[in-house]
Amino acid sequence: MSSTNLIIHEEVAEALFQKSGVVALESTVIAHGLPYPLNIQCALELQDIIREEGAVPATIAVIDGTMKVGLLDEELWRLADLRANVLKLSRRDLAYAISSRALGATTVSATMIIANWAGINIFATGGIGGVHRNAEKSFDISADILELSRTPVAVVSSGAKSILDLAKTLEMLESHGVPVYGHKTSFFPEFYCQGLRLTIPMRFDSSEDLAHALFIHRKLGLKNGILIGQNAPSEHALDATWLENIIGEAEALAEKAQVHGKELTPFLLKEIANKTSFKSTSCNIALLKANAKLAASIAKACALLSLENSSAPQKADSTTSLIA
Ligand code: PSU
Ligand code: MN
Repeated sequence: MSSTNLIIHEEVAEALFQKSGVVALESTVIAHGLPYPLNIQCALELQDIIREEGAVPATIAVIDGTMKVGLLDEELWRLADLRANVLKLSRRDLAYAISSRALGATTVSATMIIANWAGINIFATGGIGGVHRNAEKSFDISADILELSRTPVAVVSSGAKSILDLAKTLEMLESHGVPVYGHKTSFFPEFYCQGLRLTIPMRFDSSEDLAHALFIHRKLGLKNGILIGQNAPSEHALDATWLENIIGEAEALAEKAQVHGKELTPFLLKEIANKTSFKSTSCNIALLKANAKLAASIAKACALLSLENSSAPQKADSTTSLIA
């Protein structure tokens, strides 16, 4: 095993040192969430959007057993290649991926862990994983929720994926003490659909106000994550009733094909894409872009407040050895 297992890209290390605003991005959405070649186009565009806002993007993945914070374009291309056997990594899979020198895409949970180690406070994704429908039978509850309960990173999202039981997802976030903040909404965003059903009591209308709340949360010493949600851009949002039928069909197919565990979410997303003539894919990409933009503006606002991450390295060092 090499002694360096976390490499922070120079541009990211410099921005962390200068405290000028860094946004983490995950890689499961590239490898398992979107079809090729839209996945690589989207991955590159998300990085550009963050740079246009004046922050620095840090896409996170495990590349041949090394955790990387900030990827080279060729590494993004490897993750986007559907023929490559890219593992889907959450907290439980990290040590395995490193020890077997695997190529792995990080989910929300693993991305939060690595972002926190690197000293990054803000992370943009599409929609977190949560409590699956029928969880009372399958016990399928995403590791994302538990990670939010223990890792101090703010996740900018469009809520949780529409394929889930969103009411139960919200209940679980509440039980685990995870603040759910709405950006320009008082409802829990429903990923592909505009959220209009489940109220969330904490609404903010600017990045500055959100940054201030993150700052206070940290000052209070609360060491858990925060979920920030905004609705998908309205011109791309799908009709909830129409989508509900499609999700039902996709669920039935998954059941019939005995798809479980970490395969389930990618399977459902693919089925929904096919059944909506890829309208769900366009919506997914649009919301990812909007979330990257919001995350960058929150990261900039946090930088002005000097929001620090106590686990951040004390100096700009682009390689870190967690295991000697
Ligand atoms: N957001 C998207 N598409 C995705 C994901 C998020 O727009 O594919 C990924 C994230 O990596 C998240 C994962 O952590 O889906 C959830 O997977 P599961 O339900 O198996 O925990
Ligand atoms: Mn699951």
